Amino acid sequence: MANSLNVAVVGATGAVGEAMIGILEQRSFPVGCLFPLASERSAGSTINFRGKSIEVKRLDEFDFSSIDVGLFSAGGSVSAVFAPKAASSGCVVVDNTSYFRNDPEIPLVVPEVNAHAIDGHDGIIANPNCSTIQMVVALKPIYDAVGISRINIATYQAVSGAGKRAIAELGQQSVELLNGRPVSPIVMPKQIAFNVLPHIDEFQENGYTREEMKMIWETQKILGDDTICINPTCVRVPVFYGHSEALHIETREKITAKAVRELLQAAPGVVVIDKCEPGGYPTPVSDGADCDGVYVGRIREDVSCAQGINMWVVSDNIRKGAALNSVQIAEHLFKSV
Ligand code: NAP
Ligand code: 3JN
Repeated sequence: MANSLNVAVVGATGAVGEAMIGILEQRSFPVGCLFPLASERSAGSTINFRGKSIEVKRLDEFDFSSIDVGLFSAGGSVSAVFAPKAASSGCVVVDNTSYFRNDPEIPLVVPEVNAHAIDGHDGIIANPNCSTIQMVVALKPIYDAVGISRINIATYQAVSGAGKRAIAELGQQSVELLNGRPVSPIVMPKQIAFNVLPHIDEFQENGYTREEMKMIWETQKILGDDTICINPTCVRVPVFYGHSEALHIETREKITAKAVRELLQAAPGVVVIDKCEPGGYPTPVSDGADCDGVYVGRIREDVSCAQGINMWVVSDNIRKGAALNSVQIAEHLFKSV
């Protein structure tokens, strides 16, 4: 990889941006200078990187012309304005928002699945939604071996997917309720502590939510296959970090659970934890929070469908689902420089 790259992190004070900075350090990404950027609200605050304190600057006053790579996670409306500006200054943008994901000219990348798509970039590369990423990492080896015709998914998504204020809301509501005091939701649409909400992002005309439609659009684009039928229900659960997914797939050719287990044991980025005994499966607390893999368990043949396979998939939504995936894209971009 290159000796030294100047890196800007846009949204550096957020849940994803903070994780990006930590991961750049943990993976010894060859950062020359790091520029943490945010809005005027956090400008002047500091973040720590490699034992040094670095001041957060305002994005809207920043000049990207000396920046090699920009990791963006400050929301779609921010990326809409500033990602093209940064790219036109010569900075390669890895964008974590949904703003560019469906643009046919912009690669949408999960390195374990379609790293080859990075080569076609023209200054901006999109990072998929967290729920899509962990699903396609787990399904790609099966897709390559026997094909997949249909995917039914129920997600169990951690509050960290909705940002720092949502993390705080789950903590505060839990304390209030355990002390016998009432709560009123502010960030989440209903009480999230001790509850589950079948609603993430905006409702669409077809009755699905936008989070559910993202899983359909993005999976078809990443696999390059718009014949796959995908039917998600996305659910918010009172977990801080780590999304879980119950996947029910129909393959084009019959495959056994044993063969799926063997494929996944050899797959990049996947860790199989699959024993039919108490605790012999991944959970967000044990295998989601602060872990880098996509953890798969409960692999079994579907008793209701001849070519059906069921599995349970867990991953840290902020790391592999967002920040880590972006840094991996940046590593691919500069590996031969
Ligand atoms: P968060 O914790 O609420 O943090 C938001 C960050 O964006 C903060 O650093 C904030 O800076 C910054 N920001 C907001 N408005 C800005 C503006 N006008 N100019 C510059 N910076 C601005 O949210 P998060 O969880 O980190 O998520 C941020 C974004 O990342 C989301 O909106 C989403 O697009 C994307 N995301 C993607 C995934 C995924 O599935 N891949 C998952 C989660 C999030 P201040 O401190 O100055 O307010
Ligand atoms: O809710 C989750 O678990 C994931 C949320 C991701 C998210 C949150 C706000 C805006 C996104 C995203 O990455 O799809 C966006 C967005 O950019 O649309």
